[in-house]
Amino acid sequence: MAVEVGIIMGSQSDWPTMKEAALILDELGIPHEARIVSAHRTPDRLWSYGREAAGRGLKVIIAGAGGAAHLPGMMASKTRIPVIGVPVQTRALSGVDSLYSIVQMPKGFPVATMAIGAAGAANAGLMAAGILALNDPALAARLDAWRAALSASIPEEPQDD
Ligand code: RP5
Repeated sequence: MAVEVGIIMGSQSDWPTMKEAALILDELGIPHEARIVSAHRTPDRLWSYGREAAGRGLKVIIAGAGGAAHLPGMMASKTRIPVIGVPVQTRALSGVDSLYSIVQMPKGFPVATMAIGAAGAANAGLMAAGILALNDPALAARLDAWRAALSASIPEEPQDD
């Protein structure tokens, strides 16, 4: 099946976080790829990925980066494909630096910014699924079932340890 979602990240060190997005896409049967594409260290790779994304048939890009996290915004500048940004948690500033770098885009080039860290990456996978489900009834049914299962797993009463 053709790859529908591109997961890109600034560094190998982002993978433990970004893997959460990949796991969700796996669970929902959405074809995806993962690539290291750094705004600062591999700018030419960023440019060619963004230039080729639409032609390759990608429908959503999930971009995660930490610190001076310019990757999601630069990718949004390079392609009209929706970009979902994941601020990776950092040691120095706990990911607030990443969040601010990703969320404050100028008018015209939006990035749908998720929460900092693993929850944000997982939600990026779910957000991508929701977008794709708009035109894919079978995926919509799988996503509905996934959400119902999560709700059903939450107990009504708290338990002692
Ligand atoms: C960013 O710098 C990456 O997205 C990563 O979160 C951060 C640190 O990268 P490494 O020094 O661990 O490669 O570009």
